[in-house]
Amino acid sequence: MRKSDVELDPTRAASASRWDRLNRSLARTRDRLAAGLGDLILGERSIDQAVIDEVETSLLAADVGVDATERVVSALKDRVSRRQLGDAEALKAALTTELVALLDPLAVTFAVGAPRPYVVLVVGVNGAGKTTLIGKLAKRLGDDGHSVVLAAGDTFRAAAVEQLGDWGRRNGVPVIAQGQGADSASVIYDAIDAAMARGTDVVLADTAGRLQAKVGLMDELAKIKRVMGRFGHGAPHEVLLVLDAGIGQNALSQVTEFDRAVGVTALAVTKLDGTAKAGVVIAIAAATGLPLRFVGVGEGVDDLQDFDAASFVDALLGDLA
Ligand SMILES: Nc1nc2c(ncn2[C@@H]2O[C@H](COP(=O)(O)OP(=O)(O)O)[C@@H](O)[C@H]2O)c(=O)[nH]1
Ligand SMILES: [Mg+2]
Repeated sequence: MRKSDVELDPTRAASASRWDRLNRSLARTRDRLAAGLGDLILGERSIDQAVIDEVETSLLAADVGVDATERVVSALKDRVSRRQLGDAEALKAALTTELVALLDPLAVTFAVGAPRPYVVLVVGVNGAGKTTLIGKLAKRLGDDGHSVVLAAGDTFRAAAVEQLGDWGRRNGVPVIAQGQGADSASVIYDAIDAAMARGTDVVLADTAGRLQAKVGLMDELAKIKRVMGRFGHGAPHEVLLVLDAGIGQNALSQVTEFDRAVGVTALAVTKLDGTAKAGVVIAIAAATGLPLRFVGVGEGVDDLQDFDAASFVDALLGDLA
């Protein structure tokens, strides 16, 4: 796009910069994929079983996981046997098609539903990016004209409460908090209560995230969910599990654990920018039917994106596709 176009059309400029960020974020994963497919790009080879084996190895190296890789590879093999993959160009196109088909069902955008306040319970292990996501989402919802209250439900560390407070202050969003060590369920209860009294649209509830293997955390989350239920308006309306892309295949076991404890309704995958394992998004797609509401591509307030399958695959395959 020419610079003058960008200046004339802020919407196009915003979407170009969103694409740039996604594209830059996926550079490390893309490099890892490309490393295995290097001579394919150079390209005069005919597409045979050996080439498909290389595709398989590359997908596994980028943390796409065994199940998803198998699905994609068997579809490619089908095409080879039907002689549909004459050259590298056709293979790239087929790979793109298969990956987009796998990922597209996940692209269901977050929307504030009818019940008010609409309550989003944000869960995930320590460091996954929950508090940061809440901060970014609060800003976005505010920009869209929604009133928001944040609940500082991670009462485990004083720093966690402060961190949420900072995001709130920066974006002019009220934060309901009690001291460190307070009962998390009661903090979140107070926040929903306050939101009801004020007619607030959305409550974003932060939680602690000690290791998911600890039974204590899962019990606490289940209690939070039960306590929310007392308002009788269907809360939580969304249980959003935040996953750090850098943990690779461990993300799948976290989905299972958290789902068992609190019934996960949607996912966010953060830190696509810091990892060569962003292929895990594809593994997640093959393993769960959950919507992927957001991807995190950096620490800044604008680095939270809706997930779009075609853009993701384009950025992932880069010159390959
Ligand atoms: N590079 C990058 N860093 C992120 C992203 N999301 C969160 N972080 C950083 O990861 C760290 C942990 O995030 P935090 O929100 O505190 O995690 P929490 O423990 O789940 O609440 C912080 O330093 C964040 O700035 C992301 O999408 N990209
Ligand atoms: Mg936190």
